[in-house]
Amino acid sequence: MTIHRTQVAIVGAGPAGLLLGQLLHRYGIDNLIVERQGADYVLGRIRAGVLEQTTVDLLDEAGVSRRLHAEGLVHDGYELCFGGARHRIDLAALTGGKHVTVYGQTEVTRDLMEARAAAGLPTVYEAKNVALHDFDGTAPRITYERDGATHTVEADFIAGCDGYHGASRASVPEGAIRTYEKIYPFGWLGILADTPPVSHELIYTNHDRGFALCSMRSPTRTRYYVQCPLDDKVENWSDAAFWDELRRRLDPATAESLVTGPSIEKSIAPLRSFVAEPMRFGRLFLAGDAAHIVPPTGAKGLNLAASDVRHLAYALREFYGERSAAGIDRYSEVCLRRIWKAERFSWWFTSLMHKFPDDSGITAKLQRAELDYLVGSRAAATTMAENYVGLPFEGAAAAVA
Ligand code: RFL
Ligand code: PHB
Repeated sequence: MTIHRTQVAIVGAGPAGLLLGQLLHRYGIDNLIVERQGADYVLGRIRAGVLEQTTVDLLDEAGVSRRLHAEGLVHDGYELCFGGARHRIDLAALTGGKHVTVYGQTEVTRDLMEARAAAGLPTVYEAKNVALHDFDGTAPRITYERDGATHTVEADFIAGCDGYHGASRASVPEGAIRTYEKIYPFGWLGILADTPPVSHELIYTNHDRGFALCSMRSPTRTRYYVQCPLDDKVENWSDAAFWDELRRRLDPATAESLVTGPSIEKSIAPLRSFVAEPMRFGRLFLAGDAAHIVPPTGAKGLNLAASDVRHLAYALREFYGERSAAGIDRYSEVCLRRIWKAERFSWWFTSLMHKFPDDSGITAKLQRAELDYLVGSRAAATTMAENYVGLPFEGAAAAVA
């Protein structure tokens, strides 16, 4: 039994928890992270790939962006593929020069872990049975088990950054929280391969056989996804079957130039829209996937986690620096406004691009009309582009050109 005292106890060492810890450290605020898994397991999860400029800016501020700027790929546009042809969405031209950066979540996580280790900040990995206590008072605690003993962390605040299945949201009394959820009737089967990208930009495809996405991690590493049934299993998909299915969904020229190779990772992810309200319960704050999930089509999940963390880190800096609770009092409301906009965009883009199993035919026709409209109307394309690059933070609304 040990007792550790810190200012902010962070649950979860995913991108949200690690980034929060790094920012707080830079503001002189003491923190400790408790993570259920081992560091290698966390790094083995292949997830997001697209960073908004505001996320890159925050990683700059956290002092962890040297490799991101050296290796990240700046993308000024992406393509929509439907009816056998590709159409470019010129993000830069439609948003007054904005772009996104392709840099894997795994790499962001690795950079944050290295910075945390270099600064000598404490992270407890493989912490079992993490539990949160007394966050409705002024002396919250977390407890966990490790090496056969129970340990306690006493803190001023708890940041619940432990993802959708974590302990933080689950420890909030039922009557204090409201959740909104939509589960889509399909999943994404993704593979990672050391092959050159089929195109230098991402390709989002709407096809009669289902959605497909061509993405990448570097000039030599690719990430591809195909829509699959919700109950499908990775074991059902050999590499050859995956490449064949992907090829069928692409336009002929892209299919022709696709370079295939052995997969180095293959997984299926369900698609879900989910929001928990509010995001603050006394001295507990939820951030990232612990509070909300978006289907990955809009590439918003990691970016939303970063924007929550930005608000929370600034609010805690204000609390410790100026003895003002104004930021923490507004945290939930300010985050949720941006979250719901990203939820809307992700739901819209998902609905536009996927084959719906119960469609009598009308959904596909409506999708096609909307896709035609999108690539034919600058107004429609602008709406899509400004959401994709990331909406501005509150107070900067005028920045949207
Ligand atoms: P994470 O990454 O889930 O990390 C939570 C951490 O908490 C730990 N944990 C616990 N620790 C202690 N006690 C407990 N009881 C715990 N329970 C859990 C977990 O082990 C884990 O280490 O949440 P975080 O930090 O909020 O980060 C969110 C992002 O991971 C997520 O939103 C994105 O990956 C979503 N996402 C994408 N986001 C983007 O912005 N752009 C993209 O291109 C993008 N593509 C994607 C995605 C997610 C995907 N999947 C698999 C859901 C593509 C896919 C396929
Ligand atoms: C990815 O590269 O993993 C990725 C890219 C764009 C998305 C989702 C995932 O919309």
